[in-house]
Formats: sequence, structure tokens, C-alpha cells
Amino acid sequence: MTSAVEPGTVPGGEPGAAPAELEAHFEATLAHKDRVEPRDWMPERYRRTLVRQIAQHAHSEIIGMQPEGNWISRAPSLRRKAILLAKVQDEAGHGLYLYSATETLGVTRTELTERLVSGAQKYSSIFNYPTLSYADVGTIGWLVDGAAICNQVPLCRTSFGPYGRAMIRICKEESFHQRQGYELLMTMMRGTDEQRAMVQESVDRFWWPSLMMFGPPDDASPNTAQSMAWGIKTHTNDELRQRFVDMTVPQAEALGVTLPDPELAWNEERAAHDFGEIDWDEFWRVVGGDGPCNAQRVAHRKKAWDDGAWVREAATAFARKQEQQQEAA
Ligand code: BYC
Repeated sequence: MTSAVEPGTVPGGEPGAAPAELEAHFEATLAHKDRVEPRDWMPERYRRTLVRQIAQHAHSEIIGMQPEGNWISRAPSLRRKAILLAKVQDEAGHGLYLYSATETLGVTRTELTERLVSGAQKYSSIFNYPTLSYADVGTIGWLVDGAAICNQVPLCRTSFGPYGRAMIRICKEESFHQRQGYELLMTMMRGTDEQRAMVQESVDRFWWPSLMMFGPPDDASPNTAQSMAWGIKTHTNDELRQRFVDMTVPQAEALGVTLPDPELAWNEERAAHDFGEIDWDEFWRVVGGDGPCNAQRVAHRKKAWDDGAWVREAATAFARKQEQQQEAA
């Protein structure tokens, strides 16, 4: 990467700046680990990669409200209901910060939602699994939010400014979510044999799909190399998956649950845990739309989007009317 031009010396959008100069400025920004901002010139492929990743991330937050939302009306106490409501509401907020970040790249939330409901854009594979018991609320907090934190903390230093800044707030809230999940499971583990069995059964179902959240193995990941060169990703999928396994094993021991992998063992030489082979056929099937809940998740989102059309129309008409009134005054 060239660093011939100091960051800031060629303002990105400066009219008349030569393409080579703009590109050099972009490369220098990355080399100095400075942020690329929406006003800056950026290669079209960089912009498109960001739109793809941030939109998928936003969709995951919004679709991710469904599996947990399923338990709001059946939470076992008022306290648990209030916690779950607040958590699901946080996910909506995360989706909105992320859609706002993509808007700075010239794509509207409407366009992105239409791409989601038409199946043209993805969301995280994890949300295509059902939540069959109340223990799943705890397991999602512990494992799914735990995996999300491993993946997202490095994204706070991603090269695109609005994405990195959104991630800082999201990560703070995700750590809180992870703790509430762990606390819920800890409470159940201190309960009856039936409750302990419920937690174990839930962990058995969510362990492998949680490992899949980090994406395909590095040698089958078409985007990692370029995204790392651009500073969008700062770690590979396998590095982050390993970090998650190493972080989670002692937590499982403290909780008193078994992780469903007979090959899971500490490797002294690598100073890391070895673990069994992930079922990549299942991963690609789920990513390709054929998971247990894909059709249900997208249909539900589409219905909410269609049902909300009148609200969007009313809000737009109201904003237009206010503008006209201001102009007239
Ligand atoms: N699920 O080249 P790769 C949350 C796709 S929300 C589905 O490695 P990349 C939470 C990938 O998109 C969690 N698809 O891709 C919310 C690509 O397909 P396209 C969401 C996946 O982008 C509510 C293809 O496979 N977090 O935490 O370099 C409640 C090849 O992959 C998945 C984020 O989105 C998957 N698991 O790396 C609780 C984090 N994995 O687009 C919790 C931000 C891969 O070429 N995203 N694919 O057609 C990232 O960090 C990266 O996009 C990924 C994938 C690591 C996920």
C-alpha cells in the first residue's frame, strides 16, 4: 500500500482531483489506519462490499428479533419479560444504526429491506433455527450474543467510519445481552433437574450453529482476503471462531453444561482448543435458504413490511406538509 499522500491532504470529494490522486489518498488512509468517511472518494468495490456486509448485519439484527420475540408473551415472570422486551428492542436499534450507516453509502433502507424480503440479500444463518424452549433465550444471549461480540468487537476498528462508530455502541449493548443470557442459564442451572436438562438440551442445539455464525472456513471464504486488505475485516473467520471456542469452554464449565463435541480438547502446543469438524453442508444449506425457519422468518418480515406501508406513507406525507408549511412561513 502506498502512503505517498498524507491523509487529509487530498479531501476525498475535491472537485477536479485526479483519479490517481484520490486512489492514493484512499490507500494512504488505510495505511495509516485512519477512517474512510462517506465524503471521501472510495473504490466502487469497497463501497459495494461495505453495503453487502453492513446490510446483512442490519438484516440479522432485525430478523434476530423474531426467535426471541417468540418468548416475550411466555416469559416466566414480569422481570424476565421486561428484560427480554428491552433486549429485543435493542436489536431493533442496532438494525437502525446499521441501516443508517449504509445510507451514508447511498442506499436507502427501503431498497435494502426490499432486497431482504425478495431473498436477494442474506442475514445470519443462526436465526434460521427455532427457539423451542425458554432456555433458548438464555442460550441465545450466552452463545449467539457471545459469538456476535467476538466478531463485532474488532469491527469497532473497521476502516469505514460510520460502521465502526455504530459498532462501538452495539458492542456495549451486546455485552449486556450476553451477561443476561448467562445469568438466566445460571439461574436455571441452580433450579430443578428438569430445568438443568432444559439448558443442556438447548446448548446441544445451539452450539454448532453458533460456530457457523463466523462464516465458512478461511480457505472457503471468497471475501476475507480483500476485506482484510481494505481493513473492513481485521481478523479471519477461523481466527474469530477459535477465539470464541477458547472463551466459551471455561464458561461452560462454570455453568455445568457439556458442549456437544467429543473432540473438544485443550491443545497445549497451540495453546488453544481443538474442536470437531463443523457440518459445512448444513451451513451452506441454511445460508442458501433451506434451513428450518428461513421461509417463516422472511415471510414474517415481509408481512410486517407490507403492513407498515401506510405508516411510512403517512410519515412521508406529514414530513412533506411540514416542509411546505416551513417554506410558506
Ligand atoms: N450466515 O466470504 P465470507 C447478531 C455468507 S447479528 C449467513 O466469509 P464475509 C445478533 C457471506 O455473506 C450477527 N451468511 O463472507 C442479532 C458470503 O455471501 P455473499 C450478524 C453467511 O462477509 C440479534 C458467503 O457466505 N453479524 O449478532 O467476508 C440477536 C461467503 O462468506 C454467514 C454480522 O453480520 C452466516 N453465518 O464474512 C443476537 C457481523 N457467514 O454475501 C445477536 C458482520 C458467511 O458473498 N459480518 N456468510 O453472498 C461479518 O463479520 C462477515 O460478513 C461474516 C462473513 C464473518 C459474517
